[in-house]
Amino acid sequence: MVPASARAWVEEVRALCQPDHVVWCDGSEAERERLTAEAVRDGVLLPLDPVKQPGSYLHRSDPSDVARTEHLTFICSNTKDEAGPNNNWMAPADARAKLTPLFRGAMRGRTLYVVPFVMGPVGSPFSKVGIEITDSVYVVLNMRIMTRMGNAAWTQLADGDDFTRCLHSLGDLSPDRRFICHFPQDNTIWSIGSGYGGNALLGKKCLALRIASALGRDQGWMAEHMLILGVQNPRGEKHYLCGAFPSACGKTNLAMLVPPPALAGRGWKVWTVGDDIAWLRPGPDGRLWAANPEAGFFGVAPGTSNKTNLNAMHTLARNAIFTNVGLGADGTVWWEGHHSPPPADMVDWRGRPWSPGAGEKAAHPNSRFTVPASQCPSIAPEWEDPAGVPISAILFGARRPRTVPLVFEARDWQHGTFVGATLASETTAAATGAVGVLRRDPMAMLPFCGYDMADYFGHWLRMGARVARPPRIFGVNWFRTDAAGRFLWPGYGENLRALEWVIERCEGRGDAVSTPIGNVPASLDLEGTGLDAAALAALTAVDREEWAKEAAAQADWFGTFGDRLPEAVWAEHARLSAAVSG
Ligand code: GTP
Ligand code: SPV
Ligand code: MN
Repeated sequence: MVPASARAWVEEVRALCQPDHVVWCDGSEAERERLTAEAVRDGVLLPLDPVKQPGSYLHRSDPSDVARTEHLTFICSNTKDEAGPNNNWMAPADARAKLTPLFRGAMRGRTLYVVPFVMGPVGSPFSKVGIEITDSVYVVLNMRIMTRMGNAAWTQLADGDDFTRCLHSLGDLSPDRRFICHFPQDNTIWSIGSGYGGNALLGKKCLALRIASALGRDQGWMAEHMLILGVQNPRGEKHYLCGAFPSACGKTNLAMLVPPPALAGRGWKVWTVGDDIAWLRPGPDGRLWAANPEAGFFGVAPGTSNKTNLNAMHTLARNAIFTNVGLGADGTVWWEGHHSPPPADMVDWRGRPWSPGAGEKAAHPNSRFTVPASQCPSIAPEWEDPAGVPISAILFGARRPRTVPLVFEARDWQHGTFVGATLASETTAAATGAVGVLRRDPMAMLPFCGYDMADYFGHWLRMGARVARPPRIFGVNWFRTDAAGRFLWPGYGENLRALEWVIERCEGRGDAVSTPIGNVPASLDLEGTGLDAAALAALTAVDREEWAKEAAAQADWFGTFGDRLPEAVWAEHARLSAAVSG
């Protein structure tokens, strides 16, 4: 069953890393039980209360290892030009020379786990095989939730060698010896020194975005940092939407949206297909089709509550792995924004005694839950359809306290590509570094695009030209604030009101007002929100002066790409600049 190519690679890594044991994982339930028991014995997982949180565990990562580390993440393409100004680059030979000594003997006294996995629905033309070698049992148990792990991979691989070689070791967890290196030419990832999510679960950001984006460029498809959801209108018709929002900017929440009573009463329903990554391919019908390569959710815990995201709360009620949240003496977990009183006698994410007035956070701001997607009450019955789902609209959204309206519509695919290329957001705790600083994050892919982003914009433009009926493109912003810094928009379930307009526009209906940046809604259904027309005007206002500054900032940033930036992007920029000046 295991092809010679995989055996040979595992043997090569075994010789380098010198583990005490080698375990070939099959993804079975018996294996999960055995590895979980070992993880509990070794203190890697703490069991939660078996009645209140059945099948669930808490993991505490090293306090220096709680988020993606973008400055330690490298694209090792043959030339620096291919990686572009958006990536850190190391020459492949230099990266191998630097990391090989770190991997040498790194697994002594440890077990080497071989984790075969499929990204994408089994039997789908979208799907890709990866094999992760890791010495972290936490990684194995998370990969089991996040991917189709086990025999499905060997079946798809047959006797071929078309798989991503994903090598991971915790190393000594020192940030000084932490590297996440991608070798797109060799379909290979080497990660050492971190046990945290996106740095260590190599099927996710490393394979399904950085490696896959480069594959998609060469093969005519797209790998995007996008949620996928289905919105069912009162006539029972489903429209599928993708949304690219930067890390911790609301993808999981939008994907699991619970319609507010006024809209639910009229028959609106929302279905979840994916919450973080979408692979998109042109379909035979001239539309773009999307599949979720993942099998689980690795979601942000803080802010998740029965009020904000009831579907997520039901999903994580059992069989969940929590990372870096607070723990009560009763064996239940808690985080900021949980909307229930904290359990008694709590310890914080580092295991230190914690009480509500302590002034420190109980949960790390980037604490997470890992859960199977199949447990989500709103999961779309077709979420694993090998064909994917046809996409009506793409949303670009981010945290913008000013300037960007609640929702606006791009004129066409080229303009929409420009809207995506100019996406910017206040930074969050999902990556190490300052929080709340505005940075450009085109298509929410700045940390995840495996090649020069100017070429990536070119790929977007070419893909739009290849499909006869490309999705319509919209900008959204749930995070606009008033002068006192309060959100103008209630967000969460109420975001469906903006989606209602998006869908009307896709159906050729819905009243719009033209502005220099695109169409904004002439009106929105606000029944039950307590918001009036004046509030909507504030939410959808397009201020020329602010946009003139925005256009200037965009030009500065585009300048970093030199003459690789597609002419069409500059043309859209010129059009915006002219529209907002004078
Ligand atoms: P990654 O998993 O990092 O890619 O993040 P994500 O885009 O899936 O973000 P997620 O949905 O987990 O949201 C991150 C944070 O934003 C959480 O604390 C949410 O509670 C909060 N959030 C999500 N949607 C909204 C919204 O509509 N309004 C407001 N104010 N906050 C929101
Ligand atoms: C993100 O940071 O966008 C995430 C979490 O979805 S991680 O898997 O760590 O990248
Ligand atoms: Mn993400």
